[in-house]
Amino acid sequence: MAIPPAVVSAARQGWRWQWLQLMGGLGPADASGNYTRPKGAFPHKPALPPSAEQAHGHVLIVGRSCPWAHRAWLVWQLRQLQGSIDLLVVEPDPEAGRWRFQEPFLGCNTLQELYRHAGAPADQRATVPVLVNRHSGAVVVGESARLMELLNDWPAPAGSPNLEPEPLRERINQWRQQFQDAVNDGVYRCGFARNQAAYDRAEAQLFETLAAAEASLVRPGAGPWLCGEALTLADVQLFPTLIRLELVYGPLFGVSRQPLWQFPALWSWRQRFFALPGVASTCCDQAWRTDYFGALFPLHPSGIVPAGPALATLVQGQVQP
Ligand SMILES: N[C@@H](CCC(=O)N[C@@H](CS)C(=O)NCC(=O)O)C(=O)O
Repeated sequence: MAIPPAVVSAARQGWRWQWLQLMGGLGPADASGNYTRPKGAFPHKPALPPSAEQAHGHVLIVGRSCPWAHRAWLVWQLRQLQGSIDLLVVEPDPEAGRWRFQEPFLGCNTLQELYRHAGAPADQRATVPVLVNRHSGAVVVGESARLMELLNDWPAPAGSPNLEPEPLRERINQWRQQFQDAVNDGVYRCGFARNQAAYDRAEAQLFETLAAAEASLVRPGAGPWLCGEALTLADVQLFPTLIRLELVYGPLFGVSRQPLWQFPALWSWRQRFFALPGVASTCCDQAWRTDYFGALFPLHPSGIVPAGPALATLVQGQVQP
């Protein structure tokens, strides 16, 4: 039996109202419906530990699906900081909407407890990544952009790359800022937009920025990395978002206007980055899909995890020098 139009209309209005309430749980929006990322705790870049010994005894806490954590994890991996900083992976708890430790850590079962013990206000979201001092329990820094810079300065074994060399610093920071706003945050502003206009703004800015990165890589004499011959923090800033593009952001956040294969230079750049030592082990495609499709209820109420391309098909092939 057909549902009477008045019932459909009332159900739609009620459903939309509930959707807006639930979206508020994912994050706030401004008056125009643009998603605005809440400010995190422990946002400042601290000084380096005063001695190499004091650099030991730290723990980098990450979640596999989180792109912000992925950036810090990559710097840790590329600079081989395993000797002084342990990596600890937390698990999502979608029912409670928080991260939990696989085993109690410093007496805490959840990241939220650790944040409270470290002095964060009770209403503060507990986000990954965080760098923690194992001895004092203090959170050293909880903002991924500053954490990447700190880990790049951290005492590292001989031969570890400097991902922010002084002569390239300005260029690196320009790219990083642009990616952070338009791409890293941009995909979330697409997915969490509260109306069509907000989505359109974020989506246009995202693809303009990818086009700019593509153009810069194909300039004569450019590449193989975004700032030239050296791999830098600009590359690290972009990779975690682009490696999730077809697997998560395209289908879930609606950023599918141009699949990455339509940006051939960025496609090769992504293959090249994935082939760097240690990078593949940070790419957990099954966890990404399960966590995003399973946890973001207002965007995907069924919780069904759809099939997607195998990660290998996105990164395999001859790596262009
Ligand atoms: N500003 C933070 C954002 C990190 C962030 O949003 N992390 C998410 C996972 S992708 C999180 O831990 N969310 C938990 C929550 O909001 O309760 C950073 O860049 O470090």
